[in-house]
Amino acid sequence: LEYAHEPERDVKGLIIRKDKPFNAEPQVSLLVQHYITPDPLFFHRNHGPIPEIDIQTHEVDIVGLVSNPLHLTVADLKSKFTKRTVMATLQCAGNRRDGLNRVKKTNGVVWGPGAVGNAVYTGCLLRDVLKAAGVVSNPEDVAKLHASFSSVEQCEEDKNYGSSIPLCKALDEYGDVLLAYEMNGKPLTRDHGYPIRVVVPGYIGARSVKYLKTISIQSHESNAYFQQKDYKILPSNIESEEQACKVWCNFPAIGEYNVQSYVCEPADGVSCKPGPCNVRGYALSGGGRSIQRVDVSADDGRTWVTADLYQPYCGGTKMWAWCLWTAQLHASTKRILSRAVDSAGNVQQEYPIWNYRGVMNNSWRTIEPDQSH
Ligand code: MTE
Ligand code: MO
Repeated sequence: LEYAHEPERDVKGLIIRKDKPFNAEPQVSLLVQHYITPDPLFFHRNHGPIPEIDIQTHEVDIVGLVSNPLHLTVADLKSKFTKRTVMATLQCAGNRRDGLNRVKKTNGVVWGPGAVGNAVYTGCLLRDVLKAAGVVSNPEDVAKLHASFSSVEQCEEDKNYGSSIPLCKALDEYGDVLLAYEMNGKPLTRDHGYPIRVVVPGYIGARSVKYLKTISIQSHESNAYFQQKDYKILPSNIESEEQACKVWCNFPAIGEYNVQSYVCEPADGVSCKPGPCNVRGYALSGGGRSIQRVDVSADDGRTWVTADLYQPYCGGTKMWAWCLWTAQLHASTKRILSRAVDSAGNVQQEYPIWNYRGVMNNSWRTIEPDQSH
């Protein structure tokens, strides 16, 4: 693959996990200083070179099971559809893979807890575009179909990046799935999907396809590697590529992410002096579920302090944005733990559950203050 046309990048505050393709996450002590993640601190997740796309000529094709296929430029998307702004937290399913990797080697970019960020995305609603394309609307058909997205850039694993979501999520009146052309009030940068990307709030980042080229309404999920052979939670007894190949098709692709939180200050590898200690971190859950409570412990979970939450209501019926929290407790020399509870009562699990692809790690913090990465 050809990496001669990558954008210029300011990597201050970022930890580079892989150079080609470019994968980087912010130091989490910086990440939790802002409720809306500034661009320089927003994680980068790429599977191939960043494509160079001409916004004037690029068209998004809406094809498949629609009565009126469409070919729309970004200018069409801006002028023909109502502009919508949605705040949403994007989290990679591989966020915190390092915790699983310490149990046993996994397959994938070894992320710390920074493969997550909260942004304000602006664009048009995918459902408006699909309606204009004459998509079916009777519930029985909707329930069986998928909206499949593909991109233009060549990836390490497949000829293009691609992924899909159930059509019912795409059409959900309260689902807020966007075809976004702006992030944090500015045109998307090349790194984050210029000129147009999908944003699927409440779902793992992998479904929010950047450099969008085609939307196909179809009876099956996307055939792309990223839907079929990655971003699935395999049982712990599947330990190699050879074994995984035989069972991928038996397991569902991940959609919504699970309940999560992390202690960002004191950072991993930094210990608090025994005594009063200010702690802060983030918490989030998938599917629009808000955070109900975050518990924090300095004694391995024997006693817990309830954190103060910051999770402003931004309208709508769903909470797509994360929660930042603070707590004060009496630290010992042990690790400081957090445990979030979401609005459905889901709680983070105590121990990591290892899986071959190293996805969806939401265990309590496992790293001790004196261990660094
Ligand atoms: N879209 C394309 N075209 N190529 C990619 O590599 N990576 C996906 C998703 N969309 C990807 C993509 C994954 S796994 C994640 S987590 C998010 O984009 C990351 O978005 P970001 O780079 O804006 O943070
Ligand atoms: Mo991801």
